[in-house]
Amino acid sequence: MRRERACLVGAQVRRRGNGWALADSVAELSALASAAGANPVTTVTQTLNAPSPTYVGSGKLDEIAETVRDFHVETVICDDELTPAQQRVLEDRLEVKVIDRTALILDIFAGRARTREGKLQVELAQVEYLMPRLAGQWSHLERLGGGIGTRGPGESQIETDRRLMRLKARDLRRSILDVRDQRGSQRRRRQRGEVKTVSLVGYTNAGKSALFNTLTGSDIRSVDRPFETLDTTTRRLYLPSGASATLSDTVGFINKLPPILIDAFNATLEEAMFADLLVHVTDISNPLAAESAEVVDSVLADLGLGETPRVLVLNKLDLVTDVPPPAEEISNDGNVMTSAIKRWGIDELRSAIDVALGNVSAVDEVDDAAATIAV
Ligand SMILES: Nc1nc2c(ncn2[C@@H]2O[C@H](COP(=O)(O)OP(=O)(O)OP(=O)(O)O)[C@@H](O)[C@H]2O)c(=O)[nH]1
Ligand SMILES: [Mg+2]
Repeated sequence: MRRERACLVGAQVRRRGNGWALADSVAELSALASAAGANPVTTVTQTLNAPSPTYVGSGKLDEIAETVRDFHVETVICDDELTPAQQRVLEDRLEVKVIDRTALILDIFAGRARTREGKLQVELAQVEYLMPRLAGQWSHLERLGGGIGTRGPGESQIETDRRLMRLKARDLRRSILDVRDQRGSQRRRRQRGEVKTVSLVGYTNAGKSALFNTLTGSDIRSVDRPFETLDTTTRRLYLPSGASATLSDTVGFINKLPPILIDAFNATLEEAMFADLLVHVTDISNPLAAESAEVVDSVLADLGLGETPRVLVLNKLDLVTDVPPPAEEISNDGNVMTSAIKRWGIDELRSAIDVALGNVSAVDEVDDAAATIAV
């Protein structure tokens, strides 16, 4: 497949943002662009004093126009969600297709969705994204050559008018509700059996699916690229106390996660929303582990899950050390260090889940603590 030549553009308003350095955010954008099949050939960034109606300042825009010509750029990808007006102005000035981070992420999601629920949710997000951007846009986009940001199930809808899209969105919501009802009744059956539910959550690519496979003996796809998992899988998890729980693996989060996606993926995220315990998986080898964990915390808070009991897992330990640390260092304050690949810390994680679910009584814990002190 020929890869569209893309110019990445990042802008940050001084004293705003969430602690991510502009360069780190754009580096992540580059990985997203590659995952969507683009070829990021060059990058332009700018720190601004105030937001600009053209995303970057006017001088910077001239620089980008020049870069577009010099590098034979076909698509400009901005690191934030653009307003419809910003997008139009940029396309008029640059005379190439301009897409934003949201369109890029939607494009990746469109390529990854496999189940009916996943596909419906991506389509809903695309319709919601396109609706305000519709007026006069399609002929304009077509002139600029289609491709990334214009693909997926939403594509056939673009030429229809907004009224049709609103009807479409309503139908999609209904279909999602149907699928979700089925899932809800499965969940209620499980709850009647009083099986506790545990959900893996975390930044995309942290190793949630790899851990899920190691913990449940499953074989779901775990690949080194963003948003590999979109659909929720649930399996039984056996715990050292003899109790069992269900474990769910689900879609990962990312910095600047489009609200449209959180909205559309409500059904998929429900498994986490009803969980008794969240296992927050972070990639400890990632230099941005702390920033990524903060993003996850804030998305969870937005979902109303700020108070759900949580175990923090620092995964990919094998990438920062050659030998596993002693058992007492593996788990600490309810945090557990793991390597899903080398199976380090897996028993400790099961124990931590057991304790957090209240399967292991406080007395046992005190005994354990006493035993540790005695040693
Ligand atoms: N070295 C090492 N690699 C790991 C570990 N856990 C996961 N990986 C790798 O990291 C990549 C991402 O793992 P996934 O399990 O797909 O991550 P995920 O959190 O499910 O990601 P999404 O589904 O995309 O949100 C894969 O290439 C895994 O093989 C680990 O403990 N050590
Ligand atoms: Mg996954």
